Amino acid sequence: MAYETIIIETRGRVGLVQLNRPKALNALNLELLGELGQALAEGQKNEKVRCFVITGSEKAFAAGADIKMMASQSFVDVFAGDLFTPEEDAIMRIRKPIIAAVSGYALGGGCELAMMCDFIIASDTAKFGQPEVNLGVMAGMGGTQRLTKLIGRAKSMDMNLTGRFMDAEEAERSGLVSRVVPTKDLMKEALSAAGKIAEKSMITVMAIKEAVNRAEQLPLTEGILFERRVFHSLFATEDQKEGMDAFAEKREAQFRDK
Ligand code: DAK
Repeated sequence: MAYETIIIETRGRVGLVQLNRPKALNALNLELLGELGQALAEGQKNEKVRCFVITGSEKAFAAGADIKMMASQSFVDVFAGDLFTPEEDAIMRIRKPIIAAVSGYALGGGCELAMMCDFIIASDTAKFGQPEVNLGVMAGMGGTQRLTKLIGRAKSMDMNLTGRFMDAEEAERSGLVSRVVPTKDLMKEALSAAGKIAEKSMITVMAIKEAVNRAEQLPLTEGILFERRVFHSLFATEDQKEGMDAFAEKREAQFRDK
């Protein structure tokens, strides 16, 4: 299917999605988020795609939701139309891992989109921020919630209330991103991480994603129980036998997602 606002490509077993509204620094409008959700859903169904990487341009991952699209909308428009809810839900329904490869600006909805991914690899030029306060609004896709869980209350309040940008080094120190690399290495690093994930059993990988995401929702004892039960259930898979046999036989495991 042809897309207008994203470019999709399969690199080996990785689905690569590049946000592509360069003139607007990849500002997120309904079309872009709709296309992104659709591309991810197609990749979810495609057995050849085992992990996703979402990226933008060198200058901007995404500079936020499209301010020009939102400017004239009323409360009734955004509330009754439930702005961005179906689009966010579509991304959060994806069960295969998604890595955000962020260079340049990841602001507002752009920062929130990166946080919807399973982890973020940033270039040393990355800048994260929730500057909605400067527009007389506030974050609306996780900037007060996911960001607070990721970097804690003090830094989240600072970011959301002042609208300041956080550079890559501070973002890594704060737990927002998992790795920082030079810009020229960003895609190599992200694709290599995705390629490593793609070699694993997809059943195991999807179970791990579910379990880690439960950590944000459940009290510790419930989360630990969920983790233990899913761990137990993986012993019903052929891939558990293969993984452990391969270790004992000192060879690479050949997982079959069964
Ligand atoms: N929307 C629309 N256009 C944007 C944009 C944006 N967010 N960001 C940049 N652009 C456009 C600029 O208008 C400009 O277009 P032209 O004037 O050339 O036509 C072009 O991209 C290049 O931008 P600049 O000329 O400004 O480039 P600079 O290098 O000088 O500055 C910048 C880069 C990133 C610092 C600056 O562009 C900037 O401050 N951008 C806005 C950042 C921002 O405020 N982001 C937050 C947006 S509000 C919701 C959920 C979520 C949200 C809302 C609702 N619901 C669930 C209801 C999210 C809201 C937001 O994200």
